[in-house]
Amino acid sequence: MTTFEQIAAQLEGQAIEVPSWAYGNSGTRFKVFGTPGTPRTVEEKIADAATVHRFTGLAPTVALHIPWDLVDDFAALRRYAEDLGTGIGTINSNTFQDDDYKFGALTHTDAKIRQKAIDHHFECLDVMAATGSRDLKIWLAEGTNYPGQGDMRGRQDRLAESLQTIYERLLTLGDTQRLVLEYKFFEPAFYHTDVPDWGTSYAQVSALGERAMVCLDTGHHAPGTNIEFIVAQLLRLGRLGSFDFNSRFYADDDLIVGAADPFQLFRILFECVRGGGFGPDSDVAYMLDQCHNVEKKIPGQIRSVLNVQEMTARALLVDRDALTAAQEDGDVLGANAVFMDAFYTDVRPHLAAWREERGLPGDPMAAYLASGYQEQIEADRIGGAQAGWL
Ligand code: PSV
Ligand code: MN
Ligand code: MN
Repeated sequence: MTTFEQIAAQLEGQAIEVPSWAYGNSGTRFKVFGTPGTPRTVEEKIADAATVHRFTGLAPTVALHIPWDLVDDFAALRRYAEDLGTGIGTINSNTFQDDDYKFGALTHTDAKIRQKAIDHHFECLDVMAATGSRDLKIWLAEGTNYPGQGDMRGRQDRLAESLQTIYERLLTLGDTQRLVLEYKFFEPAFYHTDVPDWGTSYAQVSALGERAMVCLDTGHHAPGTNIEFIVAQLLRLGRLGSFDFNSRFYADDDLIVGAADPFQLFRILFECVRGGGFGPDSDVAYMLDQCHNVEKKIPGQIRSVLNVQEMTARALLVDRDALTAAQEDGDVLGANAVFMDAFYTDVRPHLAAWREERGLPGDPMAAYLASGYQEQIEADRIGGAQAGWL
């Protein structure tokens, strides 16, 4: 049995990027509820993200979404973030809120509209140059609602061409920038989606080059999908660029990661540990993509990063030698028992002590709630903005 002491050092430096939009008001198509203390500006979202990091030590960067987080001076925004102890991470493009994109953006049949969408990505690359971001993340809302509505094959070809143009420009930024292409099996299109699954994303990014990767959003799969298998496969192929972590009961629910199915999160993180997708030598970006519709947002984010840390610790606890021996012996139940022993280990007291040794609060949630930050923002910020408010 592996002990916490044996794995403690591997938790050092774990980083989980938080999304700026998690701090804004969000909801469903039925209602967006306001939450007292919601940020009114990008700067206030960054301040909240920095607060999550201050209490947990786990979230050193915040992802931005363009144009939701558009400002005049991104170099100044970067300095502002750094002064608060955080950094600007992934830049997300947005081609899903413009009338011109009703029938497609990067896949549109009209070259002028495709160019407009490509130019938007160029703008995101300019932002990355100013913020020092590594990753451009692309999620496309493109697809069709009715059989025959569009030429699915032609759309793939136009997508490939548009992505190539964006990728070539990205390569001029420097040696480290990457393009990550996110997939989602449905919504907002209901019949076909242009990037519905990891295979399509993989096919598209492989055609681009080595610095194009797949982004796996845990909420973007059909119920019952074995997501950890996809993780294993993408790591094997060297194309797992990033995660958008969240949890779901039904569709793309964007709930707190590890809330709906902690065991699934454990299984995913085990494949990361197993496949080189975790630790200082890994390039896989761990991000959250969540909304907090009814709960307070900063505590929601604190809970989320702690859930990832907790399941990471449990995944590291799997006795890999014992597991391999049982697997090779054909010891079905023995292998399963090794796996489950780690999953059922309560690491919370160990993690509390581990945090305290590093000058962090043993219980970040309690420390945040006692800090007065929440009361302060609720008093100061009246009329906070909606996530994705343009
Ligand atoms: C789409 O459902 C998604 O998961 C993409 O990552 C977007 O950028 C994000 O949600 C925010 O709408
Ligand atoms: Mn996502
Ligand atoms: Mn999503």
